[in-house]
Amino acid sequence: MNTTKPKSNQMPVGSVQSDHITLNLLKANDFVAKAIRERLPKNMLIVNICSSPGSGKTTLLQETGKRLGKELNLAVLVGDPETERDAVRLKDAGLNALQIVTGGMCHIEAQMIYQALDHINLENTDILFIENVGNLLCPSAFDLGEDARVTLLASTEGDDKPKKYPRMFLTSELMLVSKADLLPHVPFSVEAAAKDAREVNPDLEVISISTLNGEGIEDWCNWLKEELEKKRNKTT
Ligand SMILES: Nc1nc2c(ncn2[C@@H]2O[C@H](COP(=O)(O)OP(=O)(O)O)[C@@H](O)[C@H]2O)c(=O)[nH]1
Ligand SMILES: [Mg+2]
Repeated sequence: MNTTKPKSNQMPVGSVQSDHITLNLLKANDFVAKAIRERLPKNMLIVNICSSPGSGKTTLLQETGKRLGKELNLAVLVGDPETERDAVRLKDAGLNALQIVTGGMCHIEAQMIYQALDHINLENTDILFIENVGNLLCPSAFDLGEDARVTLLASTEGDDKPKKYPRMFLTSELMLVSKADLLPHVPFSVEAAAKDAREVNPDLEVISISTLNGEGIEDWCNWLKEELEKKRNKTT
């Protein structure tokens, strides 16, 4: 977990840093992200879940609710350009969820999270998930006050994506190769995707998962519990 530098200031390995004019525009967002960290209880883990549309973010959170819902209080702020469909799915799965409708915007900004906090009861929440808008580009630049960022890459998306969308993988702590049940049917190499992603971010952890056959879901749940424990040990 890299807490030393704002995520908006990190550049992919091999990228050209010509100037910082564009990146500096994100300073206001970083300021609100800091306010979110100060506002939320120190014993709550905040996880920002990113991916392309349809990689399985909501399905994974539904499954996570089923697996961990009895031992941990889980909440989700879920962003989509339109509709409340994901929040309905998550609530039906027993999760405390609130939809952020971005009105067509392609990412969640820290100020949206800050405002949404007035409308969700997070008392006794152990883990707050933020399901970002489906997009491997702009969500990477916006710190949402999270402790950890997790990016899903579905086996159907192609194993070449980490090098094409490097900032998303650079700024993530964990890459989940989702829809692993489809690996026998698609030309996708987990090793190649992991190798490319780790060339961008050597610290990136990788887990293959499937919500259909359960592969890797226990490892994912254990990863969450370890991150929660790490945060609580750090802050007590
Ligand atoms: N084969 C397979 N399909 C999945 C898996 N997880 C989700 N899906 C399907 O992928 C589609 C998109 O899932 P969703 O959770 O809505 O993705 P999101 O847009 O990232 O939130 C749905 O039709 C899911 O049923 C999986 O592990 N394996
Ligand atoms: Mg979704």
